[in-house]
Parts: sequence; structure tokens; C-alpha cells
Amino acid sequence: MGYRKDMIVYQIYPRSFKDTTGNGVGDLRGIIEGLDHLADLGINTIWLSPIYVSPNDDNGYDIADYTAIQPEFGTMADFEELVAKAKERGIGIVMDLVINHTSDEHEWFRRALAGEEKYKNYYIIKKGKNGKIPNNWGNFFAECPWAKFGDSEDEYYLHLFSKKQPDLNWHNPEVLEEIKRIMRFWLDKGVVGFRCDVINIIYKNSLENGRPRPILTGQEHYLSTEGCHEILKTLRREVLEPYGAFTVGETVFVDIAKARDLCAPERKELDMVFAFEHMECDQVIVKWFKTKLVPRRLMKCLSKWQTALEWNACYFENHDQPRFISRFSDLGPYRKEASKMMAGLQMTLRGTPYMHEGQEIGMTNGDFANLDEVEDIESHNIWAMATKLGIPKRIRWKMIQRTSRDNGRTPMQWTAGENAGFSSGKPWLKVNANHTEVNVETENAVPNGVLAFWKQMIALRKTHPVLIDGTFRSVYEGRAVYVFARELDGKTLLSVCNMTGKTAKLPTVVGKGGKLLACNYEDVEANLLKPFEFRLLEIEK
Ligand code: TEU
Repeated sequence: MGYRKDMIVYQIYPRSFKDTTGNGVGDLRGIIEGLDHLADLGINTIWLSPIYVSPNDDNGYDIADYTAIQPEFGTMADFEELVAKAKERGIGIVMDLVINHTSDEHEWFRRALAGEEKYKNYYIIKKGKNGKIPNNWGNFFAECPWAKFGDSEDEYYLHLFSKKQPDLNWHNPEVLEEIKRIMRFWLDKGVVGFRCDVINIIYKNSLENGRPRPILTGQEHYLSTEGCHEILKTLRREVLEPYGAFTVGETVFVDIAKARDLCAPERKELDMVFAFEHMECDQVIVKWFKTKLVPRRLMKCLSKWQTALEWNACYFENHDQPRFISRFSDLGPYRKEASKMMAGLQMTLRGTPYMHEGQEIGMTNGDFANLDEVEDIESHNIWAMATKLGIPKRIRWKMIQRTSRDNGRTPMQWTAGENAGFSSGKPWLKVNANHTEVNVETENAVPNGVLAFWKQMIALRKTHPVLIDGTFRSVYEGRAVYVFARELDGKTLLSVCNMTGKTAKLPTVVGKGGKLLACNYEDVEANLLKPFEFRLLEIEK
């Protein structure tokens, strides 16, 4: 029930995947065209970022109609065809469930603005305090989280994200009923589950002032509240279980204890969570300030989560994150090797792997020249905030370049041709210049390429039950080299990753024996690992 441990998920950001109409925006028919590539890659589940009607203030994470398809993406018939054709290839579709907020253009919010009390109660609307906003909370997009409610003199609505994303009032049972209806609508269309957007913040305990902190003051009033746990239990019992559907929650600021409370099997809430700690290994206080990625920090963090949770959602990239290989400060000429090493790492950790589109060809961060080439609302807000704080332009730009969510959203690189074969029109976001070298077509033509290695690692995962059911044991965490073991029924696989662009000593714990199941270099040396070398060894007992 819920999920299958053999799931291998591939995230599609529909705007950026493949455009078949020439309007510069990816669409559902483009995804249908891409299915053969995905089947060939070996994945069996697609998570679709939002495809619902939206004014696109936050690229679809601001939903104006939960049960209709965004016209620029296609029609409901296209969606149904996608579900059917994916199913023919053994691929299930997972939808993005964004229920912390709607768009301010959703009918509920419009009717609230028109004065209908029923709908006002769908949102979090509060009177100001002596002409001031209701509390001191922070906002995820570095805005003020309160906006004037219509023409009202002293009423405000809460928005933890953009002004066009009013938060829903989960104290109102009618909201729960609406969401149940929406979930069943998509389950009836054959989707296999949901990725639940910022799910651990939906239920606000109170709107009291929060303890002041560098970011997101007020979070103690809404992070993983009892109300949220109750809602998750109800949705699972009443909606998901009857369909055998699964959920992964995007859960912000969770530590291990909170993550356990949200996804421990016996609690019957979420099946697994996207935690953030390993993505924050190279950040200082807030994600917009990055330092060098210190491999050992990453290893320690991965081992900690691998050991603590019964099952992890293993991801290194998504539409909110810079490309992972671009985070290695010594990547140098080793893009391919690093991507292959990440394939080895991701496919041998314990948990469900979630790849992001383009990861399979080793796509890198965007090569934006200036802010005009960046679309993301968060990047623009951060730029404005940093300007206000007097941070010099050069540093501001560096911050955006390194952290912008658009790094993970550049158009998928299909060919070396114009616009990377993504679109015949002007793409909505700049195509990376390296598409002439980094693209699916070129990769398909080489036997030892990045794509071939991802395929090999996915195939290995499918044929080695130890990579799915086996336990995880950290064996070595060095300055450069990470070694961990997966064990099942007396069988041991050792995953050996050099996480730097320098040659490193093979740790003696690896020993001499063992059968080499995979390696991203043609020849291996007895005692050395080449830059970003990955080995998977089967140890004979
Ligand atoms: O993201 C929520 C989230 O907390 C972050 O990862 C977010 O990207 C932001 O950078 C916080 O600083 C989810 C979605 O994945 C994201 O795309 C949406 O913008 C957001 O929720 C609102 O729906």
C-alpha cells in the first residue's frame, strides 16, 4: 500500500521540458513525446510540477483552478493521453498538490473579495493592530506576509509566499472537504500519488507574534503542528488508501524527529518526506549565502538521515535548487565524471530516488548574464531585499547566480541545435550555452556517456534487491571519499564515491577483494580514486 519501494521518480517541470507549439513554453504533448526517452532511461514514475490553471506568479504554484489544465500546457484530453501512454510504458504519474495556498485569482478568493463570508473563511484574514499589520511573521519570498484584503481599511490576508498566493485557512473543515474532492478528481483520472507542497506548514496554530529570528519569524506557530498531523491522517485514511495512492511531502525545516513524526509508517501520514538538511550543507544561515560545499559535511548529513529514517526520499536536485554538480567548487573539467558519480550515489542510497529533468545528461546551472535573464519571483525579491540592505551589486549578482531557482529550470537540452531542440520559438527562459555539448541526442550516440551511466545505475538498482531492501551502513567519511555499505541476506555492496575533482587515496577499509559492478572510469587503479570516481563493489564473504 502507499508506495512501492522500487519506484524511481523523475521530476518534470512542464514549462521547461519540451514545447510542441512554438510558444516557448513546454507542454503536455511535449511530455508525451519525451516518454520514450524516460522509459529508455528506466524510470517508472513521473512527478509533474503543477499543470493547473494559474496566472504564473510562481510558475503554477499559484493555482487558480485545481481541476483544469493550464491552457498553455494543453487540454484535459492531452493529460488523459499522457496518463494512458505513460501507463503503457509502466510509468505512473504523480501530481503536485499545492494546498497551503491558492492563487488570488482562484474563484474562492475572488468570492471572498466580493464579500461572501463563506469564502472569506477559506483564507486567513485578520484585522491589523492600530493601523499596523497583524503580526511580526516573515515570508518565504522575503516579502511582507500580509497584504491588504481588497478595499478593506484594516483587514489583511496572510501569504507566506507571494502576495498572489493567499494561505488557506485549514481550521475551516470546508477547506478539507474541497481538497478531498480535488484529490479524488485526479485519482479518478489514474494518477498514482501526490507530491505535497510545503505540507508541514499548512495548519497555523495561532497568529501570535513569533520569536524574532533571522528568517521566517513566526514559524513556531505553523511548523508540523498537531492540526497538520491530523489533516494528513485524514487525507490518507479517507482519500489515499482506498486508491492505494502514495505521498511524498515537501517538508521545510524538519529535523529528524519532526520528519519521523510525518512519515514513520505506523503513523499513517506521509509515505516519505523531502528533507532539506543535505541541501543546506553549503549555506550560511539562509540559502542565499553559500560557502564552499564541504564534501564531508554532505557525507555526514547523508549518513545521519539514511540511518535515522526507515525510508528516505533521496534527491539532489529539483526546480527550487541549483544543479548539484555545479555546487562542487572543484568541478573543473569533470562535469561528466561528477554527474556519473552522482548517479552512482543517488541510485545506491536507501530510499526512493527522485531525479530532476536534465540530471541524466549532467545539466549545469544556468548561464544568466544579468537579472533581466532571470524570471524567478524569489530571485527578484531577494535582489530587492539585498539592494535595500546595501549589499554591493557584484555580490548581489553572485548570490543570485549561485542560488537562483532558475538554475534548475532552464529548458531541457534535447539536441545541439537551435534552442536545444526544446522549442522552435523563443524559450521562456534562457537555454544554456553548453547545450551544444550537453544534450540527449549527443548522449544517445555515445556508449560511455553520462546518460548511459545513469541508465546503467538505474538498471543495477532494479536487478539488485540489496539496493532497495538492504540496510545502510556508513563505512568511511573522509575529506574526499565517501564509502557506504548496503547489506541484505549476507550480500554486501560497497558504494565508493570520490566527491572532489582531485585524485584521492582509496580508503584501506575498502580492501582488495570484491567484484566491480560499476565504475565511471574505464580502468581502475589499485589504491587511487580519480577525480569524482565512483565504484560499486560486491564484497564476497
Ligand atoms: O517550495 C517551498 C520552499 O520552501 C522552498 O524550497 C522554496 O523554493 C523557497 O525557495 C523557500 O525559500 C515549494 C515549491 O517547491 C516552490 O517552487 C514554490 O514556490 C513554493 O513551495 C510555494 O508554493
